[in-house]
Amino acid sequence: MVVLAKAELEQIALPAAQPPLAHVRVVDLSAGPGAGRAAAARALVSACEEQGFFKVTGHGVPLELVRAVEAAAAGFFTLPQAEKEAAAGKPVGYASKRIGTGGDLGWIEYLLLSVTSAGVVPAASFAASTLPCAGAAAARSLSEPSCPLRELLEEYASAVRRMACGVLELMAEGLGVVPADAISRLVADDDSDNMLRVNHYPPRPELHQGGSLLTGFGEHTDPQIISVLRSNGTSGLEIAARDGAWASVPPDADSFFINVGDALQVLTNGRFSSVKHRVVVSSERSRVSMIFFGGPPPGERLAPLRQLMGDGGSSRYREFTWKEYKSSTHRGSRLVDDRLCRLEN
Ligand code: GA4
Repeated sequence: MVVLAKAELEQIALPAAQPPLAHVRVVDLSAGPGAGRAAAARALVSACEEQGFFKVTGHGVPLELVRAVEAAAAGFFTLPQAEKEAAAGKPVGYASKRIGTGGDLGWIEYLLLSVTSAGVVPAASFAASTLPCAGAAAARSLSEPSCPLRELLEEYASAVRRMACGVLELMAEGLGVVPADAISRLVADDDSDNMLRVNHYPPRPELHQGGSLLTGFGEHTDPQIISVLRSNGTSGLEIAARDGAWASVPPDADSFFINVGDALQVLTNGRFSSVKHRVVVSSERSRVSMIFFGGPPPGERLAPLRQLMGDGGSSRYREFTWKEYKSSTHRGSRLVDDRLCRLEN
């Protein structure tokens, strides 16, 4: 349940629905080696250059798994509020209406989990807290061995991480970067800072039925390298084109959407830009989305890849560690802030 006071609802009201995105770039990951794969790599690179956003088909993540995890997650959100709140922790876990630490509000409740080499668990800092498992006796902890929701989230995260690594290998190929795992290794490492976010946007409240739309998740770019998003076929996601015009993304429950994140903008020396996106709530239907964020290990030093700087080219960004960048996003940062500009040379 999301409870917002009238003044808070006014704060997150949005004026108008946006037109649908005219051309959603699509990359088919199923092409085998040869001309088909080379074409997919080219399509991927041009989608990243033009929009920082594309859809993948032929992704190999079993749809039965996707549907099962989504149903279990949706079940979690139907639990009594007190049980969901037992999963609140620092810095992640269950939360509603507040996003980050800078005061952003949204018509949303969510789970934010760390994906570790040991599986999907709540971040280490609250591994011991109780996260009720949908479909199980209510107070079973997510850290217990047989928690159906956790098991599904783990299976899902590892399938999506594999797919994300495949996307990053195809990207390296399209960019002419060697070795092939130059980018994907940052997400595949045991210490990679990967996260999984499950968002629930309840239907628009009655109070707003005749009025404006509501912000579910405000405008921002993702700090990581890559984000892999999937939703239950309910609209709401909007992306901003390079000229700043917003467009709504037609939902597709069988495919995944990929966002270029800030760290990838740096690695490509600005050849790709992280995509500004947001979620609006306008419908009578609940939206459930699951986003995998692929981030590098905390100590990883990030700077443009040499091969993408061209002869004598200069680096647009100063070198920094992922830990530094990530902590800068958590120090009272607002969603809308431009965090990369501080790292520009
Ligand atoms: C956006 C991408 C991920 O959801 C997230 C978000 C994080 C949070 O919810 O705590 C941030 C946001 C995200 C970017 C700026 C900061 C940090 C909220 C916020 C205001 C988990 C992430 O890594 O960055």
